[in-house]
Amino acid sequence: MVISKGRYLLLFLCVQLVVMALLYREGYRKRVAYFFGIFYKGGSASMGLINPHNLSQAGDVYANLSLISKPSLREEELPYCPETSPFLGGPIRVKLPENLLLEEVERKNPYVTKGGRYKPPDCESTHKTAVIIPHRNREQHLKYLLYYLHPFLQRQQLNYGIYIIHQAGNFTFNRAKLLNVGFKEAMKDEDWDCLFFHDVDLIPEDDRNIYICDRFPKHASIAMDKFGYKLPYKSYFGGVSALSPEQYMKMNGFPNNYWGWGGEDDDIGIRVALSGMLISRPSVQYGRYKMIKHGHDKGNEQNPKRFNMLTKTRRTWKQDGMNALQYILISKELQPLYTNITVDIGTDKGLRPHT
Ligand code: BGN
Repeated sequence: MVISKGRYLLLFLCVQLVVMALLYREGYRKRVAYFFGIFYKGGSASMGLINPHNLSQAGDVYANLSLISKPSLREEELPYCPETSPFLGGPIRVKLPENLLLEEVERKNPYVTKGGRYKPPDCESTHKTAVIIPHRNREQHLKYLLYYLHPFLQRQQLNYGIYIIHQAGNFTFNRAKLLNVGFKEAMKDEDWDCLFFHDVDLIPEDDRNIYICDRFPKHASIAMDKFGYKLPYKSYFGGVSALSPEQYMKMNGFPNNYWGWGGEDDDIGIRVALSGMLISRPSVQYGRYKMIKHGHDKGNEQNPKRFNMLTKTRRTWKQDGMNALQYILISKELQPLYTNITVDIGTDKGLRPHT
């Protein structure tokens, strides 16, 4: 009796092994490796070995990153990254280093490849996020943001890319139109599953503010130092927000006609509601940002038309957005830390022929 029970058990185990072997051959390697990984807690950093809270450099955004290493596996053999990254450390101390050079940022981020792209070397990320940053004449801010954003995103084990959308010429700045350009150009490169629309002067202060998309459009910068780490008003949608391509297209993207400072973020917030979606937000403890102080930007004066325009969003959102976007792409360069997209978005009178 005992012997026959033992035989059944052996037979059962053999069948299990054969099934596993077949799954493995059928291209389920990653899933099988992940399955084993659950039982094997001792081996890889990506399976939850590191406790960042034990590190003496708590708050240093670069602490831990030197522990990430490339295993001798082929890319297809890498296990999926765990649900929660073991490299998260919580609050980040933001202090702007003096005389920072971009070369130093490059040196500190050895796994970032051309165009500002990154994939965790030790596991396959389950998230693909593009960060879109509108920009003009803010080189200093950009340097600081890159210094913090690269290690921040690596701690979250994301597959990511950073895009700078640079408005050519001197005509009034148009943040929302630049974001539309960024969306369109980034989606040509890759099937991103989430896009973060990010002001250049906002530095995240907690790495548990994960740069992935939610069920609804997400407003991430809900606790900025300049507003006393509180929302300035309930419907505020400015600073840093995140949408999946489906959410973005559902609201016809962002408006193209807000030239100058103010109102475009409120318009975007209204579009979210008009297209039948809600706003998702991280907790106030995680959605913290430091704003780099700066004076008034030339070429980004307050838009006096914004009050009037905001009363009409209900009528305009279906006509003005991704379906009406026109621009002239001047260049797309793969820099070591970001993809630089320079674009002529014209003026409030439309696109001029480019010379
Ligand atoms: C608001 C601006 C936003 C800006 C926030 C925070 C307007 C429209 C007024 C009806 N909105 O007042 O664009 O992000 O302040 O600075 O000006």
